[in-house]
Amino acid sequence: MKLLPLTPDGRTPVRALTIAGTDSGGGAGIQADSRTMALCGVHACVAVAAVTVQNSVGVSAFHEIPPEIVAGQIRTVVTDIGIGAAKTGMLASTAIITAVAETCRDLGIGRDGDIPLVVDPVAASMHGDPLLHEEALDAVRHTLFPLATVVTPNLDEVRLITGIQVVDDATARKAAEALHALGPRWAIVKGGHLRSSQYSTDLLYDGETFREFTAPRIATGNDHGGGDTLAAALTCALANGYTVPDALTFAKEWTYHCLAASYDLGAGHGPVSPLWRLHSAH
Ligand code: PXL
Repeated sequence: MKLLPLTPDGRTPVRALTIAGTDSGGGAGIQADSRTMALCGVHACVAVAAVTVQNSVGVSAFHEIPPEIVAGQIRTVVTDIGIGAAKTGMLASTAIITAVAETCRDLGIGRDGDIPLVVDPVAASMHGDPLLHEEALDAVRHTLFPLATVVTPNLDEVRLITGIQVVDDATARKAAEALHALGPRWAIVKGGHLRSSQYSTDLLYDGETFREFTAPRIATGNDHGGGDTLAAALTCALANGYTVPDALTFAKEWTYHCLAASYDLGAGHGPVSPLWRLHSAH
């Protein structure tokens, strides 16, 4: 596949920021984002919003970082290191979402600023363990989404946010319209969890045109961190100046390779892996 360019000046890589939760099992969240960014050739800055107690079987608890500390991490990175794009993942609460949104707006991160913002509205782990308080869904809809350059919900998150159960092309289009109406510049409805086809098709909508992005489906139970990986790769491509459709083409192909390289870990679900990039370099 065509990879992202490395170090525009031959020394310092493009930077991106992930604002998300940690996964002690190393499969998803900030660990997946940082790994993806590194292997895409991008320097990962991190603003930790929550710490999960997690292994391959599930999430047994999480601790929320005080909102002003989350906001402080974002501000201190952006004003010194500078970033080409940012991504949000697990934000846990209304208070954290509010602090993140205010800080991003202030720093020119988001659909109306200079720095693109990918919003992955993480609500639950693949085991169904909650990662977002239910009361925070309104803040996702009305505070976070209006700020986003692009949103990347999976089908469970689409249902929680819009009330629409996606079962086919027609309901996917309805859901994309409902997501876009909340204010992001672009909405993606990820079809990876629609297991009725041998392809995984994501639908991208900008308020006018529907575009489909398709990859062969890889049948594996080891898909922990798959959504994070797609959104992080998308963020890396945007940080390199790609348009959203071109960034999604890149992210979809990247994630396909990571799914193909996924591995067993612990007694539960293993992670998707960007380490294929190292194998192919040998
Ligand atoms: O894959 C979504 C996700 C994001 N962030 C954290 C997670 C998970 C899934 O378990 O734990 C911290």
